[in-house]
Amino acid sequence: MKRLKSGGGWPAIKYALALANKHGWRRLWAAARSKNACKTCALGMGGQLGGMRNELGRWPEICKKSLQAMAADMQASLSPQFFERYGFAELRGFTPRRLESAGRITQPVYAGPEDSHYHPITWEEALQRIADRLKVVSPNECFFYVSGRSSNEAAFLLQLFARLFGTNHVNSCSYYCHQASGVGLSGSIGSGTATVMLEDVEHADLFMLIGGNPASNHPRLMRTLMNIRRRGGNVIVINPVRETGLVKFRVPSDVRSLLFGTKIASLYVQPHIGGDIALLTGVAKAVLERGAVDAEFIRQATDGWEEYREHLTATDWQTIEQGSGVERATIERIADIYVAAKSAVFGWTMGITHHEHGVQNVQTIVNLALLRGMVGRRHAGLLPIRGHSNVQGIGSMGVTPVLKEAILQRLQEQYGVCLPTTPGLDTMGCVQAAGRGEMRFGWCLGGNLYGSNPDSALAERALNNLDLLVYLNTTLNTGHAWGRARETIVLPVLARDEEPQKTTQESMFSYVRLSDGGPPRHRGPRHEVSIIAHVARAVLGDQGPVDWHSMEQHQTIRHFIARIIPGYEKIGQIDRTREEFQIAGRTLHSLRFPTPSGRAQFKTHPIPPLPSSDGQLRLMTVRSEGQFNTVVYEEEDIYRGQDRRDVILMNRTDIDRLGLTADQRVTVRSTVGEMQNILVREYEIRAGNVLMYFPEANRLVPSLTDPASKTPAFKSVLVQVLAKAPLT
Ligand SMILES: Nc1nc2c(c(=O)[nH]1)N[C@H]1C(S)=C(S)[C@@H](COP(=O)(O)OP(=O)(O)OC[C@H]3O[C@@H](n4cnc5c(=O)[nH]c(N)nc54)[C@H](O)[C@@H]3O)O[C@H]1N2
Ligand SMILES: Nc1nc2c(c(=O)[nH]1)N[C@H]1C(S)=C(S)[C@@H](COP(=O)(O)OP(=O)(O)OC[C@H]3O[C@@H](n4cnc5c(=O)[nH]c(N)nc54)[C@H](O)[C@@H]3O)O[C@H]1N2
Ligand SMILES: [Mo]
Repeated sequence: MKRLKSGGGWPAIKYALALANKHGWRRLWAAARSKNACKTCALGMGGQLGGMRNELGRWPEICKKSLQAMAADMQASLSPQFFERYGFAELRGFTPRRLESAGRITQPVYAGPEDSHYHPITWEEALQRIADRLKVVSPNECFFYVSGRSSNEAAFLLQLFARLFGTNHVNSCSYYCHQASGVGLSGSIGSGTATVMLEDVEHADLFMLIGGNPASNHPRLMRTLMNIRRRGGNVIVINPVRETGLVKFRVPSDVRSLLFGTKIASLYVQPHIGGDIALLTGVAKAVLERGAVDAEFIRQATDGWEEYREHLTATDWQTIEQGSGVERATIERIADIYVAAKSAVFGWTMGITHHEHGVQNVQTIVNLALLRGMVGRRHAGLLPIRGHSNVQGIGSMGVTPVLKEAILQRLQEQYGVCLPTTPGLDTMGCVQAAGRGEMRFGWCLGGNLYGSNPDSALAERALNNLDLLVYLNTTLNTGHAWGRARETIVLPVLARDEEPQKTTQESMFSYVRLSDGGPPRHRGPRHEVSIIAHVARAVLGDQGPVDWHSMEQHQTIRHFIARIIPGYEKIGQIDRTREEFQIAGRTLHSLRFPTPSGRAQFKTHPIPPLPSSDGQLRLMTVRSEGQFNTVVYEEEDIYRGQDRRDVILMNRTDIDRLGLTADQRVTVRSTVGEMQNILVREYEIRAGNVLMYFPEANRLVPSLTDPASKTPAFKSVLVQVLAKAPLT
């Protein structure tokens, strides 16, 4: 398949037209224009400003992903015979794409220990079975996982139920995503979210994009990057892979860009996987050597400078070059551009967080920003580019094993209860505990815990160990086929734009949006809150501190959120005012930081050795252009020119060194698994490093996590690539 020369552009438009033809122009247009927050990434679009408007009100803002997600929810329902026809044996043979495109789930289904198929059950029976189980199991043997597409209201209610039920094993997909950003930022600047708003980014004259592929995953950010370039600013990309859309992008809604393409990266630097600390330490060293640090800012607003400065001075260039794989001259060029910039924004994604040193990666970025006083003022700052559309809101609502002190206290006061003090486990911690047989019950509000988990064999074993696993989903995924417990119940839910009541979501700029909901597309699915409230009432009764019946009203939940969640006070009036709002205390535009000392902290981290072992390659597991996480919409990855997903992308020199040829079938082996019949493909990836697609490649990813944030090292797996033995 031919690789495109630029991202975006006509293929994206063509795709949108094809979708419209398939699902009906009117329907797709109505969905796109509805006042609901976009379902895909957390860049923030839609809500009360109207569909296809970003947080600055700009129109038209739309991307292929957004349409894809809407169209997926418009699918017909699974055929009534689906589960009769396909048992687990068949479902396990289905690709992620086939499961997703089988249709919407519209009826609760159940499978017990002797069953070979799911079979439909009534809502009453499903909810009764769940409640009955929760009444006999010990709370500490139960966990609650939330993905990032559910509403604030559902997330708040589920965590409230879990705490009152008696467990702190409450967590979300953030632990597999940006947790290292939250932990890293909190340690450095006292707040775990972006320090900037969209408006700041639009005014920056340098955007440093580290370890992310927004051309695929946050396409609307490309317009902002284009604007920076058009104003004469710079975009520096740091990525082991040369991502087509980051070199050149055609913003579909901009005629000039659509016709001629826009150059995005002013400088494209390709370090080794895991080489970012070395590289950024080198940039900081060069800034110091140029005498270009902001001494006044450092004196006034930071701690830890002396130690950091000594570290920069003591670290030699050879260590930096070896640890990053980048020559000194290139590092000096980055420093020159940075020194010349007046307002720099640092944005990063999974290439930074998915490492055993994820928190250290993040804090090294913060150091570089602090060095020139680029935090705590307008038009400059730090931007973790978040994944799921409401993953940040899910965290704000308290879906975390350890509650923020303020939330804990307010919950206890509000309800006159003592909440459990037993330690709560993170996501990987829960899966590992289940693997050891220490968990009995799991509740997954959306997502695909099996598919998103490292070490698929462990994930399967762990989930198989549970007595009951409850899934609330819109469509089928690999988890339903592989991640089953002794008893499994799948409950169909309504998507955000089908909710009978309004819901709210929080963007990565900490902007809270109000979604109007809309008419249900299918009879059968229920809204998430009603399911949670129903089970909570059946388990805990109405005599307790919470009137679960009244909690079926989202407005009532919002009243409690306003009282309990710091910064969310305005949500209490949102039904009346319809006023969306910026969460107080998040955007940092002054030199006062919410740390104990009020100052930002330089955090000195040594350069980690590059993971390596004889003859092995470093593997990153990433997304293709045609998928959203474990949901695969298309087998091809048009930006990387791949027509299929069972491929390993390698540098030419590695292909030659291992005596392989393009399109040869190989076995890829790691310490936890192996994948056979993988096709070798040549690609512009830094030699020594290789790329495969998640979720399939999770068979190869060990469950090693960053000790500080518990985020798995999805981007740094040592593998062997073995030519298939010739048939004898
Ligand atoms: N279309 C689409 N959009 C999405 C998603 C999706 O699956 N599809 N998922 C959503 C979610 S939940 C998330 S978290 C985001 C993910 O958005 P991204 O983080 O952009 O997604 P990944 O595919 O994981 O790609 C990470 C990038 O990091 C680079 N990389 C890998 N290792 C390293 C490293 O060691 N150093 C550096 N500097 N770079 C490295 C890879 O080459 C790749 O370009 O996207 C969100 N948006
Ligand atoms: N190897 C490897 N593994 C990874 C990653 C990687 O880069 N490499 N990335 C990690 C990251 S960043 C993340 S965020 C996780 C993603 O992990 P998850 O969030 O757990 O997984 P998703 O694939 O996003 O979940 C998809 C499912 O969500 C359901 N769904 C969609 N909309 C709704 C809704 O409105 N309500 C409900 N209840 N369900 C809905 C659909 O049924 C769909 O099948 O994966 C992680 N795993
Ligand atoms: Mo994510």
